[in-house]
Amino acid sequence: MSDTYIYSLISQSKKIAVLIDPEKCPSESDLQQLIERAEFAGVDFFFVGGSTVTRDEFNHCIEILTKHAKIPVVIFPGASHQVSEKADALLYLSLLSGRNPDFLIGHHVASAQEVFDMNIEIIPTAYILIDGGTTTSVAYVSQTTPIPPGKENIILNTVKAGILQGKKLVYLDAGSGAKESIPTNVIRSISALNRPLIIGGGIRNIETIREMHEAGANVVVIGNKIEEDIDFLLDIRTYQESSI
Ligand code: 1GP
Repeated sequence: MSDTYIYSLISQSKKIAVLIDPEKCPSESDLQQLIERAEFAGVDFFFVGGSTVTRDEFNHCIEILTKHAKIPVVIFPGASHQVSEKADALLYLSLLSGRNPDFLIGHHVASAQEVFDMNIEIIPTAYILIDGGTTTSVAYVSQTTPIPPGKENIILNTVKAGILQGKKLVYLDAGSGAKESIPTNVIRSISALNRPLIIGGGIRNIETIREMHEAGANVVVIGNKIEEDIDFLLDIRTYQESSI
């Protein structure tokens, strides 16, 4: 596998990722069932990570996922202990919307020795929180203020600064459980910067996924909705089939 294989998959259009929060990781049999259904639905990636996950929860979840899943497993880390060579790739996040040095460089230094020696695809990612109408765990834990969605220029300039720093990927996140997902006008203006774009937070229906893909999101991430209603994967299958 090339060291840019997952990046090239993420760069394609109309991809869907299912986010698994290891804190709520189901039993091995339930997780196996989720994997089978996600594969049947044509889900493109599993993202794994969370803001308040312990090392044991993370390792346990990665272990089971990588044992059973054919879909690539991508780490979406909430902190420096959420790294593993068993996954296919690591989104190397810098929380550029915030001014907390721990999430700009601190966790990176803490895990650098381990990550440097790992045989895993590392993807430098500009991670940007946008206010989704509620205080999310990621905003609280990182002690940062998300950018208001109406401040398009600030969002744009934050992404541009990330690109200038060499980030290969942009992840705009309203945060897990957001009331409002990222507006399509924001997605459209960021996708014009020609960097692969991941969008997540508060996405709960197929129409929103479709609008986001059409606005230029390469990958749309769904977490809570599938935790609450696993049958949503059937709607995703219908959508994936229709967009081939
Ligand atoms: C959050 O993008 C993810 O980082 C997913 O959010 O759980 O609201 O789908 P939801």
